[in-house]
Amino acid sequence: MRVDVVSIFPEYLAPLELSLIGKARQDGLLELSVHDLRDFTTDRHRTVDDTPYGGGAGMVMKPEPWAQALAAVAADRPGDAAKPVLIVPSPAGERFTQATAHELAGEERLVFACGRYEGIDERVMEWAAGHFTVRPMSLGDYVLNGGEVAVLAMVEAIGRLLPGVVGNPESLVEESHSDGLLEYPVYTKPSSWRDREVPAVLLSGNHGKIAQWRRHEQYRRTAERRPDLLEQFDAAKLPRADRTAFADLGYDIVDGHLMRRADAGGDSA
Ligand code: JA5
Repeated sequence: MRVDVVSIFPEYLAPLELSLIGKARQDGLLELSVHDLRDFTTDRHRTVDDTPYGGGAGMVMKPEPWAQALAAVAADRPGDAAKPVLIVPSPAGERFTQATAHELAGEERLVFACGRYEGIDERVMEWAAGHFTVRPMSLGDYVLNGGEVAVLAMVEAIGRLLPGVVGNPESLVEESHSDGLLEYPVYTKPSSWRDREVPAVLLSGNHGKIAQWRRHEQYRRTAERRPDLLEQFDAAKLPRADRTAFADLGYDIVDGHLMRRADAGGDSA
């Protein structure tokens, strides 16, 4: 996979050279280039922003440097290649999830456009649709000062899914969100630490019991911290012990869907 990032703060993307993603680059699984948007300006001051039409606070990124930068990046590809995906981090974007990461990990080329100030002139995204599949993307409902931090997160989430990047493929299937539930809690030695014991079942050697305990801990945590995730959960084929676990958490199963009981306690216990 080839990844291009355009930003007025290219040094902000330096962490991509480190650890997992840096290793993917060394192993030739990921080609990454970071471009300075100001290199595509033509004025003496290398201007990238201007005041917003219609008035209001802050500044808006000018269209011309963006079109120059994106055209240069898009042009640099074989004639028969598919349109690259242009990802534009924005709190007004579609939500980036683990499913999005898997989808984008299957692409040959990704381009990330990092906005600053109040964002990029909207006509850039309209024009870019002729050269790219444009995807405005949000990590969540909070505000950042620019797209760079969001790009770090997205490139790491996508990069670690490329075949050969994560050493043990089991750690990909077993982890948070792959089954729509939060992860179970984990423990290591010592078995007793500051008067706190590791749950006895984990020392029992009974692998069936351990698997069931972990699954029930996933249910408990998800009900407590992310009850919204349980609305999508397929409870149709759950074994009896799992149905009982959900009943204890205050959930009924109706047509294979979990339904919070009206009289259930507020603490999901
Ligand atoms: C701000 C100019 O998903 C959270 C996000 C906040 C934010 C993003 S993504 N991009 C920008 C931005 O500000 O480009």
